[in-house]
Amino acid sequence: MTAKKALITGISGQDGSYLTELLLAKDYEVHGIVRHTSSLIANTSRLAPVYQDPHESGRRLFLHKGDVTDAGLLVNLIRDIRPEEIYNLAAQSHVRVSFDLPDYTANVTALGAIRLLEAVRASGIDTRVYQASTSEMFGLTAPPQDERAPFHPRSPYGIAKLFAHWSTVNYRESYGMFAVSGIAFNHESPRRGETFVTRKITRAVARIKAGIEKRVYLGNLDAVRDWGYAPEYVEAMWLMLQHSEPVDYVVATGRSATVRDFAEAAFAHAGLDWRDHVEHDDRYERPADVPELIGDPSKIAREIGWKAKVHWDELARIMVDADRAALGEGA
Ligand code: NAP
Ligand code: G4F
Repeated sequence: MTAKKALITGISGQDGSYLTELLLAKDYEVHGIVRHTSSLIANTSRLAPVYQDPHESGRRLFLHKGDVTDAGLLVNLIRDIRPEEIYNLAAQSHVRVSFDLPDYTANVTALGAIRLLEAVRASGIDTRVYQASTSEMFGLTAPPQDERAPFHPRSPYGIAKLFAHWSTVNYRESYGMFAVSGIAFNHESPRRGETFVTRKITRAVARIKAGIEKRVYLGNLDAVRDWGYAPEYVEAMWLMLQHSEPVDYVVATGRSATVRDFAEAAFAHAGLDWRDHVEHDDRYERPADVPELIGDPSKIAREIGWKAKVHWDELARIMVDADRAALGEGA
């Protein structure tokens, strides 16, 4: 039997790296798009555990230089690889950054998705597409947010993702494509980018405990988020593409905490009091923030059996332990 092929945009990101591991463990041949950078390997560090040298025989992981701002590249790659599954994870994914780079964010995060959908159509192959949508699309809508909750995005990122979401729905309805949108709430891990708030906190805890730093500067501590564990969320993506019907789902834990709660738990896990080390800095406030995201994941649990196991407090401990271990500290 020939291996199933998957193409992942955003393979070098947090989710892309976990999804690659999941698909390789399921015997897929995995293809990923990586951006050109001026240094050779900088953006593939998260793939280190599964990286295979191009000279190895029988390898199943293939990295292709590319960018979702290049339509022709997408058509050519999809036509050459002929993947059965495509996961569109590429995005300028930082909400604060999207206020500074709205045009760029729209180009990558919104137009990138429609370029990919058009490339699938142009290549004429039968493939299933997963679009990485986000709870940021709910924005100001009060929780709990489920698949029927109205959208009210609060940032250029949220707006760009909403365009990508509706494009996915539209290509499904217009062309009968198996294209689905996973509306994922925040998910984190030791591989989370260092400027997202959870990782910023757990990395600071490790560095403060090790005596490298004394404090960390944060913005809005009152924001409520539904934080889950990224390796579990990539399983939801895969399950959605194995389903008999193309259906959009909210992917969330259903539990929540404030940024303050997360900081308190993370510092406490290292035997520290957060109040001694956290200070406020206006520069981390946003022109408009999303006050409260708490997902209702009952539909995905009922229909495809996915349920989060790790919740925010355990997640804080996992991330603190990993950041301390990276410094050669902790148990
Ligand atoms: P991430 O760590 O920021 O990864 C984003 C990926 O997109 C990286 O591989 C990045 O490449 C790539 N990328 C950026 N611009 C690109 C471009 N122009 N062309 C090709 N690739 C490009 O994000 P993540 O946390 O893994 O999230 C994965 C996806 O899910 C994103 O679309 C994100 O918006 C969405 N999402 C995430 C969450 C969450 O809580 N993590 C929740 C809901 C939705 P480089 O490595 O070169 O930068
Ligand atoms: O960690 P954050 O930057 O994540 P945010 O904005 O919720 O977005 C993440 O989750 C979305 C899903 O809901 C994804 F779609 C998106 O791609 C990304 O992965 O900020 C979380 C909260 C915000 O309310 C922010 O204002 O933490 C608050 N915060 C307080 N101090 C901070 C800081 N955020 C950051 N990044 N840095 C701070 O110093």
